Amino acid sequence: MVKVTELGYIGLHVSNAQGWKDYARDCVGLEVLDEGEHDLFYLRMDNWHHRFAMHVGEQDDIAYMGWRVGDSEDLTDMEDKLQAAGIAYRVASIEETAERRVLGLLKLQDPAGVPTEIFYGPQIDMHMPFYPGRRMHGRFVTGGNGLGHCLISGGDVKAMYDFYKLLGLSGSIEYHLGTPGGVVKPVFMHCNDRQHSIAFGVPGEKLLNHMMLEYTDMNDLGVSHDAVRQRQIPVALQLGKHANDQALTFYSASPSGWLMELGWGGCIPPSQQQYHLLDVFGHAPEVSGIGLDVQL
Ligand code: MBD
Ligand code: FE
Repeated sequence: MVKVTELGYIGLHVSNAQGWKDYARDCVGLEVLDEGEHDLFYLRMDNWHHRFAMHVGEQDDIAYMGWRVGDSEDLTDMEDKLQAAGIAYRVASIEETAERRVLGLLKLQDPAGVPTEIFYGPQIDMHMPFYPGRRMHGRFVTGGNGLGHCLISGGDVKAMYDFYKLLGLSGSIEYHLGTPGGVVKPVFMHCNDRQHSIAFGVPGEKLLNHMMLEYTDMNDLGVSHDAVRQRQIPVALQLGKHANDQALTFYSASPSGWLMELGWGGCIPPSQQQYHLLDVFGHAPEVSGIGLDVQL
């Protein structure tokens, strides 16, 4: 049975284009690629044409998530699987496929309402190696592990699990967490050696609660942390180490309001599921009301 292999690209609605370009370069280390399209620019983290398509407008939330499969036969198999499960989708037009810079593309929606794309064949620009937005000790963790992970708010948790299971991800509830509104039980799912590519089950106003990007070198996490602190960007959760993916991370406000989790040191998924009540250390709450008021 065909499975998605990675979270390949993401589209974001952003209202503050210049704020995002500065933040992406200076705080995160991403490469900004502006090809002169009036309402669209890109962020790169490796040799892909882009990992992030930044759609400039009024809103600030996720626009779509792109999940990769191996080749055109896998994409056809995915169509068969969606049809058998009664999930509505459409095959993207030639123009839409070209716009995403992929060879083949299906469009559907997840149960939370996130526009979901399944594609094969991304454009990889080997003539244009990744050029970080600021000096870097290492690189971003990508390769076969995708760009990072997203925590999506909304959608019935069982329906979300069933949908992403159908796409080929695996996982379970990995925490029972205390919040001001009661205990939440977020689900974490993986499709490659990244411990999770998507999580859900935490309430929120935007579809996107946070996105996590991972460095290969801990020094780059430290440089990012300094940059965020120097700019006095609000930090929701201070540096700490997650119990499930073992990553050292912190959460601060992106220019869109949703949180950016920057990290280092994530591990592979467990061979058998387990759950946690608290993290290993840290992740102390600092600024509340900006997206993640959980006791980690
Ligand atoms: C994560 O990446 C995360 O965002 C939370 C809330 C818990 C464990 C791992
Ligand atoms: Fe996370």
